[in-house]
Formats: sequence, C-alpha cells, structure tokens
Amino acid sequence: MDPNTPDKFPNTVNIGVVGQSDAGKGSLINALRGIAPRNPEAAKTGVSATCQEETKRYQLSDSQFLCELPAYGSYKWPTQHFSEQTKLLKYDALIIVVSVGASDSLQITQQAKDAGIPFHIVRAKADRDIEDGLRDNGLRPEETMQKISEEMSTLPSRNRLRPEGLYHLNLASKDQGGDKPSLAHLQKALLSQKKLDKW
Ligand SMILES: Nc1nc2c(ncn2[C@@H]2O[C@H](COP(=O)(O)OP(=O)(O)O)[C@@H](O)[C@H]2O)c(=O)[nH]1
Ligand SMILES: [Mg+2]
Repeated sequence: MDPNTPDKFPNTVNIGVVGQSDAGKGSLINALRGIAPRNPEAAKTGVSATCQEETKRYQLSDSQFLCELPAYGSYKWPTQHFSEQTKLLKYDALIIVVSVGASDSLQITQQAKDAGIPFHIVRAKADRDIEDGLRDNGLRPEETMQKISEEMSTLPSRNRLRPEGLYHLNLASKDQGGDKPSLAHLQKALLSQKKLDKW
C-alpha cells in the first residue's frame, strides 16, 4: 500500500500525476512548478527515478499539491490493483501522462470519469515526436503535431471521455519554447482546482 495516499492529506487539494514509467511525470511537475530538474527541490527525473516506490508530494500553491504516483504497470504496482493501492479515486484532479498514444491509460481515464474526477491528458516529448516524424516519414513539425493531436483526441472522444484539456508538450527545453502558452494554460486550470466536495 502506498503510504502517501490522498486521504491522509484531507486539508489540501491533491492533484495526482499518473502514467507509466518514463512518461514524463516528474518532468511535468518540475515544469509546472518552474523548477529546474537538478534543483534539490525538483522531482527526480530520468533513468534513476523511473521506478518510484511511493507517491511523492510537491507543493504547487498554499493549499495545492502535485502528487507523483508510482508508475502503474510495474512489478510492484500492477495496473489491476493500482487504483486501490494508491487511492486514485480520492484525488481532486488527475493529470494522466500518456506515452504511447492514449490507449495505455484508457482504464485509468475511464475510472476518473466514472468517479467524477476532472482529468487532464498530457503527452510529453513533443520534441522527440517531431524528430521521429521527420526521420520516419519525412513529416514537417506541424504535420507531426497535427497527426498526434488527432490521435490524442480520437481515443477520448470515441470513449466519451471528456478531458479538461489535452496537451502535447516539450518538457525538455529549458524555457519550454513554443509550449509555454500551453503549459501556462494547464497551470492556470490547476491553480483554480478546488477540493472536490463529494467526500
Ligand atoms: N526530449 C524530451 N525528453 C523528455 C521530455 N519529458 C521528459 N523527458 C525525459 O524522459 C525521461 C523520463 O522523464 P521523467 O520525468 O523522469 O518520467 P517519469 O518516469 O514518468 O517520472 C527523462 O530522462 C526526461 O528528461 C520531453 O518533453 N522531451
Ligand atoms: Mg518519475
């Protein structure tokens, strides 16, 4: 069982960041907090941090926390028991970080929807997608972005899942380049997130 489940912190707004290993959860948290990856207060990122043992909490505002959940689908955190072990449905909002299309996270997205939890879908590594698109299919950056944005919206709309927002971001560049407006949009949405009053 995860020791840092959201029910232990009933007086804070708990925003869960969930996804498979290497999806970019830690990098997203650092970008949203405006903290460089090697800052001592940053979420650890990269190879050494991909198999996290428990949920880690990072302050976003006075009352709000971004909570990096362990990667689901790992040996210690099989997808089947993940939501029960992390008390996933006790979060006030979820950011679902998808790596390969959005199908890997369909189950979690569906659970969030059924529980009435607002959720945002983020795909990181837009810069790598652009490189791959060029190398594999000779696509221009805007063509790759268009293709992926269609791919990202197909799955939720086909399954009647309504994310608060869909984002495709480059989290690697120091200033987030052209992705700054998108990131700021997500940040603003999160800062206005209140405690869900259903409990
Ligand atoms: N090129 C690129 N690398 C990224 C991006 N986001 C994350 N990464 C890298 O991908 C690896 C995994 O990221 P991390 O945030 O640790 O993923 P986590 O396991 O989901 O927490 C790290 O080496 C990051 O630096 C991105 O947008 N672009
Ligand atoms: Mg991580």
